Amino acid sequence: MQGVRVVRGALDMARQTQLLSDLREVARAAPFLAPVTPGGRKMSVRMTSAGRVGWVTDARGYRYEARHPSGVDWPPIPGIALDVWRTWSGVDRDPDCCLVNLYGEGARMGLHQDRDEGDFRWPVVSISLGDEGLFRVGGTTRAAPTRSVWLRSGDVAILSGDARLAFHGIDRIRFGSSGLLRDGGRINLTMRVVD
Ligand code: MD6
Ligand code: FE
Repeated sequence: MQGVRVVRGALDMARQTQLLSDLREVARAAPFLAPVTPGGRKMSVRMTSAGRVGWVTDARGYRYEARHPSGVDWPPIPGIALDVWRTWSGVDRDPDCCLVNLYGEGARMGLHQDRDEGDFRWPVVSISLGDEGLFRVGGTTRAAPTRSVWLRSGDVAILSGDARLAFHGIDRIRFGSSGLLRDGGRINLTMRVVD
């Protein structure tokens, strides 16, 4: 589909390692949460955010919040992630939020649209770190045909234009396929302009 772009190896190993260590600092300030959907389902990924606002989900719904549920501000978006946004987003405004998803063994993410933002003319840019994840992307209806691509550590994926509201998800990861995270697992960062 027009507007789905995958940039292979956008981050070299040195930058992947640095970004991972920056994310450990993010998680120290704003610990990973075990999110629950508004419908009451436990998600298999764990989540935190960096930036002016963070994306959260619980019984009250999907939304952006100015603080982590603990009451602390979300930490700043790591510089390497901002560099990726500035290089690949194609826009001249920085993101408000960097959502951090952590996949352990068996974690997945169901087909969804990213639609809690105010203006879908801004793209969403993602960075993958660690184990490979099978990214499925389709059209703007759930029933539209999909295609799948393995995202590897250092890859960047961009949803923009017609694809900004494309349904997408992670069917599975290849646990242990990368040595970046000592204990295995996958991290995906998604940066968005929120309002
Ligand atoms: C993931 N990615 O790769 C999930 N959303 O773990 C996303 O949900 C995503 O990769 C918007 C744009 C790019 C993405
Ligand atoms: Fe998404």
